[in-house]
Amino acid sequence: MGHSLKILGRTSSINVRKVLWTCQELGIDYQREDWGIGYSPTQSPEFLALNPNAQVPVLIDDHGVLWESNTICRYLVGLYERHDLLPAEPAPRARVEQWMDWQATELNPSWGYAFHALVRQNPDYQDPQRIQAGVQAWNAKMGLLEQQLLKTSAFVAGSEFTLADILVGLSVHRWRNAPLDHPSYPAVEAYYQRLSQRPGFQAFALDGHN
Ligand SMILES: N[C@@H](CCC(=O)N[C@@H](CS)C(=O)NCC(=O)O)C(=O)O
Repeated sequence: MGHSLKILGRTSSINVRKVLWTCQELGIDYQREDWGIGYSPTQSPEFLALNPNAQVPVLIDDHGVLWESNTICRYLVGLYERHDLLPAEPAPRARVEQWMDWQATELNPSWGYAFHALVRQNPDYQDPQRIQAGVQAWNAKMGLLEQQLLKTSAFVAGSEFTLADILVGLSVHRWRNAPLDHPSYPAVEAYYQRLSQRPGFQAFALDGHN
């Protein structure tokens, strides 16, 4: 399918890397421009006209402009009809989307404070009690993931790799590399090793980003 694709966003952003890994799984070409912290500012009128949230990633293609990383990933796998990554049937699709939404609305907020404190070392996030509570909340969510992976013994939504593994896999990478006390989660560790075999994970997680 001839389709021109432009992705706006710095590769240090986990939400940009979701989209880049998805493109890699789809085997599609794209152009990327560096926008966001350290690069072209997302607060500029030019960028705000594309995404009023002033956030990366943004996708521009023949159909228009899209923002929200999970939506972009869903859109791309739909466009290329990759039902192995996101099934068309409602029930199996919902199992994948459940973990995608969990990543965005439950797991992602859990790490906010601790990540800014411990990894980004942001001086505005240095309250020890809040750091401790943040680490606890983050580890608790990862414990929930451990329980799921003990059931599937493979990937987050079942026995096969899906779009949810891109989002959750990058999140596991972030957690595993954060300087905090990690409870022993053998199923999460085995999952991490499983994902490490994939070229997309090697390119967009194991390249030094967190
Ligand atoms: N819900 C949004 C969140 C996007 C987001 O938080 N983007 C961050 C980077 S991970 C951002 O744009 N930060 C500001 C910047 O880099 O200028 C999505 O999933 O696309």
